[in-house]
Amino acid sequence: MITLYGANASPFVRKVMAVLAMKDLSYEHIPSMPFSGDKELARVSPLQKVPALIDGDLNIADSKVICRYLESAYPDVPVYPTDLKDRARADWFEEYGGTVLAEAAAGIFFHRFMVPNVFKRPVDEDAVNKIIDEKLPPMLDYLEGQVPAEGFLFGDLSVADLALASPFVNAGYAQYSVDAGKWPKFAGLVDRVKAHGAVAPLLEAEAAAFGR
Ligand SMILES: N[C@@H](CCC(=O)N[C@@H](CS)C(=O)NCC(=O)O)C(=O)O
Repeated sequence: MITLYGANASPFVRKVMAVLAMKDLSYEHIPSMPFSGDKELARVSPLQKVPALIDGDLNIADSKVICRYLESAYPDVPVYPTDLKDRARADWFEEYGGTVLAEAAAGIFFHRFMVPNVFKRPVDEDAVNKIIDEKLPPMLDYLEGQVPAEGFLFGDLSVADLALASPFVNAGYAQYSVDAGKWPKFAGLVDRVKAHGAVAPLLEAEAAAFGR
C-alpha cells in the first residue's frame, strides 16, 4: 500500500501524483501542509518538506527520489525515457524544473498566495515583479529553445515535462501565465501537460479546492 504525504497544490507533490496516475497506482493521500508544524509530516519527511511517500516498509522523501523509486519499482508504464542520453536530458530538466524554475514560477504563487493567506504578511509586489520581469524571461528563453512545438519532450509525457510545467500551474493560481506570443513552444507545452489525462483530473480537484 502506497501513502503519499503532501498538499496537492505543491508543484512537487503534483508531479508525483501525476506519475502515480500514469502508472495507474492506487494510493492513500494525506494532504500534509508544510510550514504547519505537522508532527506526522516531520516523522515521514525529516526536512519537513512535501512530498514524502511510504510504500510498505519503505519511507522516502523528495519528489525526485520518489519518482525514481516508482520508476524502478513499478516499471510497466515508464515515466522517464529509456535512451541513455534522453534520460540524462530528462534528469537535467527535472533538476532545472525543480530548482531555479520552481523557485521563480512557484515563487509567484508563494508571494501572492502563501504569504498573505498562510503567513499573514502583505504581498511584496516588488519581489513578484522582479520574478516576472527579470528572473523568468531568461529561463523561458532557454526553455523555448529546448522544448518541441508539438507533443512532449521525449515522445510520451515524462517526468521532465511534468517538472517543467508543474510550477506554472501554481503561477496560474497567482494570475501569471506564460506569454504565448513571446514563448509559444513553452506555453504550448504547459497547456499540453495540463490537458494530459494523468494531469487534468488532478487540476480539477485542485481547482475545486481553490474555488475556481
Ligand atoms: N526538492 C524537493 C523540494 C520539495 C519542496 O521544497 N516542497 C515545498 C512545498 S512546494 C516544501 O515542502 N517547503 C517547506 C519548507 O521548505 O520548509 C522535492 O523535489 O520534493
